[in-house]
Amino acid sequence: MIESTFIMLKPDTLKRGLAGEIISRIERKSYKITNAKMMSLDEKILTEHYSHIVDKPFFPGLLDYMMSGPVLAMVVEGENAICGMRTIIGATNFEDAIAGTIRGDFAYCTSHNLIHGSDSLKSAQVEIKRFFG
Ligand code: IDP
Ligand code: MG
Repeated sequence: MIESTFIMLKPDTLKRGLAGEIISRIERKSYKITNAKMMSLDEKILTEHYSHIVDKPFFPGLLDYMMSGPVLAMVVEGENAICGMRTIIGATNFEDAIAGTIRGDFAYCTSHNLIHGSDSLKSAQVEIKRFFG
């Protein structure tokens, strides 16, 4: 099934100059970027986006990090793109992310793990609406 998923390149990706590398991996997988915009996120949208982890001890640090610079928000489309993007992104915890995945190749800590990808069809729909209206 052709799906659209919400992908976000986090501030460290842009600071480290890795946006091109990551976009290239998305394109090489034959997914299409159907929408994209640079955004500076505020506490309100981040608290919504990360509502499942607001009570975690690392949340204040995550907020600071996510507001430390712009992000590149994107809609990515392709066959099974929701699950497929999660596969090329790799595990959340940087120690668990295997080589060959984006996080496995580039992440050096769990909060600064370069990229967000929706984890289900419902999340993809909600997140695309949240960031693109
Ligand atoms: P995901 O991005 O792989 O879907 P989630 O569990 O939804 O992972 O967590 C959202 C984001 O919160 C992660 O991508 C990461 O930036 C941050 N995060 C998750 N767990 C930790 C942690 O244990 N320490 C620091 N940051 C974390
Ligand atoms: Mg998640």
